[in-house]
Amino acid sequence: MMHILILGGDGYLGWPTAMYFSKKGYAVTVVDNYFRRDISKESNIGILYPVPNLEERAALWHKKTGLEIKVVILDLNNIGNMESLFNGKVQYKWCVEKKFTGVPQTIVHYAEQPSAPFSIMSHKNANLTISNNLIVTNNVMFLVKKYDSEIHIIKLGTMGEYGTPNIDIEEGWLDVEHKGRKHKFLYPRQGSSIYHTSKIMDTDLLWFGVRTWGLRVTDLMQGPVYGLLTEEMEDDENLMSIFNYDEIFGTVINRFMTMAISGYPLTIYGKGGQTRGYLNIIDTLQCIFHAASNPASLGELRIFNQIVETLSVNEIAMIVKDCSKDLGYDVQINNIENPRVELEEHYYNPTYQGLRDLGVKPHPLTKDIMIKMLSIVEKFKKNIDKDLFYNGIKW
Ligand code: USQ
Repeated sequence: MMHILILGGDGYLGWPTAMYFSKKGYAVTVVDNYFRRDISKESNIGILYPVPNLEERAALWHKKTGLEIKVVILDLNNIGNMESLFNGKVQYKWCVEKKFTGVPQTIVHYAEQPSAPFSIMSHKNANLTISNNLIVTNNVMFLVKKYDSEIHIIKLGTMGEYGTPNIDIEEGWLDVEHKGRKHKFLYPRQGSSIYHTSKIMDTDLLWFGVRTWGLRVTDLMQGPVYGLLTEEMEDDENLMSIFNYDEIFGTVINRFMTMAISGYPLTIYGKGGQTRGYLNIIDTLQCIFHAASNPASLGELRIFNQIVETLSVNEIAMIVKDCSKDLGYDVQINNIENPRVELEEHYYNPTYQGLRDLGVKPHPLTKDIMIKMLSIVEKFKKNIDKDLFYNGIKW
C-alpha cells in the first residue's frame, strides 16, 4: 500500500486531498498545527460553516468508509517534531492502527501560510510567513535527504510566483539565449506579496536540493482555487472543507459567491482586468493525484502550471451576477479602489498542458457548476457576516 504524507492536512485543500487518496487505496497520514483555525478564532475571519477538527473528521471518515486517515497535530517548524514522522516516534492524535505506517513514498507539502493579504498586514505577519514557509520546506528537504532521497516531494507553488509578465508564461522553465549561448533557467519570477515571494524562495530551496542531492520534486504552480464540494464529501456537511469568504483567506470566486447570496455588492478591486488562472477544487485533487502517480525523476525539479482556464475579475463578477439571477438574486457590482499593488490591465498567457498530458480532465467554470456552488452557499446564508467582506487590507 502506498503511503502519502499530507503536510497541512486541515486546510482548504489538505482535508479533501486526504479523503481523495484514502478512497483511492493509499495509506494516508495528515499533519497540521491548526494555524489557520487558531488565526480564525483570534481575528474575525469569515468561515461559512463550522468545521469539525481533524481528529473528528478522521473519525467520521472512518465511520462512513471504514478507511483510516492517521492524524498528527504538530508544528512542523520544529525539526524534531517533523523527524518523528520519519523515525517512527510520532504520536498519532487519531488512528485505528497505532503501528507506525513507515516512511512515505510521497509527501504533499501544503503546510504554508497561504494568504497574500495576511502576509502584508504587518511586519510580524511577514516574518511569520517567511519563516514558517521556508523553515517547513527546508525541514522536509533535509529529512527526505536523510531518510530516503527517493521520496517524491510535491510542493504547492503558485502562479503568483510568475507575476504578470508581458511575455507568455512557460511551465516553470525558460530557454534563454544570451550572446550566442543557450541555457535553461527557472522562469523569471516576481511575487506580488510577501506570501508569493516566500513561495519563490521555497522553490529555490528545493531546486538547490534537486541539483545538489538528486532529490525528486514536483512543484505545482496553482492559481486561485474555488468550490465547496468534492465527491468524497457527498452530502455529508461535516466532511466539507474550511470555506473562507473574508478578505484574508477567501479567494475571489468564493468571496463573490458569498457576497452575491448575502446581497453585498461584489468588490472588484480597481478596474478588474486582473487576470489569473483558476481551477475548481475537484481539479486540484486530480492534479495532485496524477502528479503523485507519475513521480518526477530523481534529480528532477518538475514544474506544472496547475490551472484550468484564465479569467479576469470582471469576467468572474459577470458569471456570478448572471448565475445568481437564475436563483433570484439581483447582484450589484462595486469597483472599489484597489488595496493591492498589481496591474489592473495586462497581458496574461500561461501554458498549462503538462498536467493534462498526465491525464487530468479539466472542469471549467460553467453556468451549471456556478449555480450548483451558489445553491450550496445559499444553504449557509444565515452564517454570513457581511462585516467580514472588506476592511481594506492595504499593500
Ligand atoms: N480580487 C478582487 N476582489 C476581491 C478579492 C480579490 O478584485 O474581493 C482580485 C485580487 O486583487 C487579485 C485576484 O482577485 O487580482 C485574485 O485574488 P485572490 O485573493 O483570489 O488570490 P491571491 O491573493 O492571489 O491568492 C490566492 C490564494 C493563494 C494562491 C493564489 C494563486 O490565497 O494561496 O497561491 O491565489 S495566484 O493568485 O495565482 O497567485
